[in-house]
Amino acid sequence: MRIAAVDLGASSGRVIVADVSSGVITFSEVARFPNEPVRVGGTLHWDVLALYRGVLDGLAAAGPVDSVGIDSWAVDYGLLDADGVLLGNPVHYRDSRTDGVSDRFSGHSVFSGYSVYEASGIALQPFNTIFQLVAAAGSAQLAAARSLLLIPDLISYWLTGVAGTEVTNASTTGLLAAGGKSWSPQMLSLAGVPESLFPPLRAPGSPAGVIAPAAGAAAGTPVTVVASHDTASAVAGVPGAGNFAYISCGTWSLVGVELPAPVVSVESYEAGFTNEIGVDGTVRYLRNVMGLWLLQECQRSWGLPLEPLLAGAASAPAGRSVIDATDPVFLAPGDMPARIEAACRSAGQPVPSTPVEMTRCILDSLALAYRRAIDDARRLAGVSVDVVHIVGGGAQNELLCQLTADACGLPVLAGPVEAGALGNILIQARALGLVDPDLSSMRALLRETQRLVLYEPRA
Ligand code: ADP
Ligand code: LRH
Repeated sequence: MRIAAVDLGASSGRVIVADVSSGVITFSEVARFPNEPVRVGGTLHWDVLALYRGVLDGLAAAGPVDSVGIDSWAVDYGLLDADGVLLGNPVHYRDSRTDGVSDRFSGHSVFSGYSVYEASGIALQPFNTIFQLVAAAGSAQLAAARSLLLIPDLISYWLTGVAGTEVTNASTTGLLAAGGKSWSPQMLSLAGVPESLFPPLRAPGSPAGVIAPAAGAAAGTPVTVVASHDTASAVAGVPGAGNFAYISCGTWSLVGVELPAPVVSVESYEAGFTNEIGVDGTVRYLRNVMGLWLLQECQRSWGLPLEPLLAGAASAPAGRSVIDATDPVFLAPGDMPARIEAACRSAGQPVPSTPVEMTRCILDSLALAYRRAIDDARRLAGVSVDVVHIVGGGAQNELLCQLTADACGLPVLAGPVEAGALGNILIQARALGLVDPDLSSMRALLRETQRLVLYEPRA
C-alpha cells in the first residue's frame, strides 16, 4: 500500500511517499519546500498558507495514496473563530512576545515553576503554548477564538474539515496533566483558557477524516492521526533496541531516552528535562539543545553554504572554544555570530575569527551538550545507555556524529535522516494492519531496511 507523510520541520516541509508491505518499506521524497518565517509589524509569524500550498502541491505530486499523516514542529497554533476561520497568522515560537513570561512563575506563590513542572511534566521553556497563551492574554484575537488547533491539526482540519487535538503534540502545550491522559485544570487556569477551546483529544492511529474536494487531486484520501509532534514521530522512527539514547538532530537537537513514565523530581526540573508524550504511552525524557539552528543562523548571516564549512571544520583545531548550546540567549533569530563571539568572550575563551572556526566551535559545543544531556538523563531517570542514535538532517553531518561518539564515549548509529517521516508512515502502516503493531518490531523493521552508519568513539 502507498502511504504519504507530510513532515513540516522548522527549516523545511516535505512530503514523502512510502510503499509498505510485509517486511519491506521503501520511500521517496516527492516534494520539499522552504519554511521561512515572516515578520509582520514586529511579530514573527509562520507563513502557514505557503506551507499549506506546499502540502497540497506535495499531495498532488504524490499521486493516489491509501492514507496521509501530518506532523510538524510543536507548541505553535492557530486560533479559529466561531465560523472555523483562522484568526491571523500563527505566531512563531521564536517571537519575543514570550520573553520573560515563564520566568514570572519561578517566584509565583500559587504556580511556582516546580508546581507547573510537577503538574504537566513539561520543562518550562519560554515558547511552550501555555506561556504563549499567557502572553496573548487580553488580545482581541484570543477573545474571539472558539478553538485552538496545533499546526498539524490545523493542516488536517483544512484538508478534512474535521477538528481534533493530537495527544503527543498536545503534551508540548504544557496544558496536559503529566502522563498525557487529560487536560490539567490547574494549567488551563494558569493559561486563562477554557478546556472547550480544544477539540477532542485523539491518539496516533485513529482516523482523522477524509480529504475534501476543495483539496484537489488528493480529495477522497483518508487522513490518519499520527504522532503529530515531529519529535514524537522521529523518536518512533529511531531504529533502536535495548538501552539506547536518541538525538533527534535537525533545527533543534532533542536529546534523551524513552521511558515508560514521567520523571518529575526537583532535580529533573532543575536540570531542564521534559516529559513529552510519545506513541503507545511512552515518555520522551529529553533536553532541548539549540541544535543546528546555531549553524543555520550563522550561515544566514554569512551567506555561506554548509559543505565547505563542514569540510573546513573537520581539520580545524578541536575544543578551542565551546559555548553552552542550551543557553536561551541563542533562541531568537538575528546576528548569531555576534552572540557566539560574545559567549566565548565572556567565558574567557578564544573568539572564533573565521566562519570555519565558528563552525567548529558550534559542533564541539553541540557534542558536549549531547554528552551532558545523555549523562544527566541516565542519572536522573536511572537508566543505562549503550548506544546513541542520531536521526534527522544532522545524521548526515559526519563530523558531528564522530564528535558525539567521542564526547559520549559510546557508539553512535546515524540514520535515518527522514526518521520523522518514517515514524509518521509506520503509525499509518500499523493502522492499516501492514506491520507488526509492537513499537519495538516497527523499529526492528527500520533497522533491517534503512542504511545506518556506525561511528565508534575514538580515544
Ligand atoms: P527540521 O526538521 O528542523 O527542518 P532537518 O531534520 O531537515 O531539520 O535538519 C536540517 C539540518 O540538517 C540542517 O540545519 C543541516 O545542518 C543538516 N543537513 C542537511 N543536509 C545536510 C548534509 N548534506 N550534510 C550535513 N548536514 C546536513
Ligand atoms: C522540533 C520541535 C521540538 C520542540 C520545538 C518547538 O521541531 O518540535 O521538539 O521543542 O520544535
